[in-house]
Amino acid sequence: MSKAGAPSLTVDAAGLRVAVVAASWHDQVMGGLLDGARRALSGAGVTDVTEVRVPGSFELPVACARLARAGGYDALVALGVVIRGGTPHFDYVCSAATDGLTRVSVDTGIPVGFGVLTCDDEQQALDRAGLPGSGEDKGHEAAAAALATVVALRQVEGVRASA
Ligand code: DLZ
Repeated sequence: MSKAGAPSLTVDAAGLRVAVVAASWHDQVMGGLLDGARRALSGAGVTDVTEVRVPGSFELPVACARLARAGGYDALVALGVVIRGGTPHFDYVCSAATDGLTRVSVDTGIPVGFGVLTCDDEQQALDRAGLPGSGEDKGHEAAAAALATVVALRQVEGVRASA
């Protein structure tokens, strides 16, 4: 996907409680994604942040589902790095993560920022990791999207409640 057309998402999200769930594969790229998510959260005024590490991207949906159902979180941010290898494994892990995180979000009503990179090679991942020299900052984007969704829904729900 092209980054052309990406919105600039800046919201005041002070007071929100957020969990960041991160897989553990591809350490350098994941470090960049985590730093980007942290920057987005602190820039929006979020101070109540829980970070959870899981083994791989396949485990992101179950961890997010448990946290969402435990209650208390306004938004979740899921971070993973999946790099294509020589077998169809890549497709299964990407589908499981994507479908699973979509289900968690829709079924629980808690926005889940999707920060899972699905790349053909490591260079593509580095280009999106928010590291010095990267063109994109997908950890930041995922966290900002989750916060913006919470704030947008609260505005609509607040308007309806007072109508
Ligand atoms: C097994 C595997 C492979 C080959 N590659 C990745 C990857 O690039 N990124 C990632 O996040 N996880 C990978 N995994 C691990 C799976 O996500 C999962 O942790 C294992 O299959 C155990 O359930």
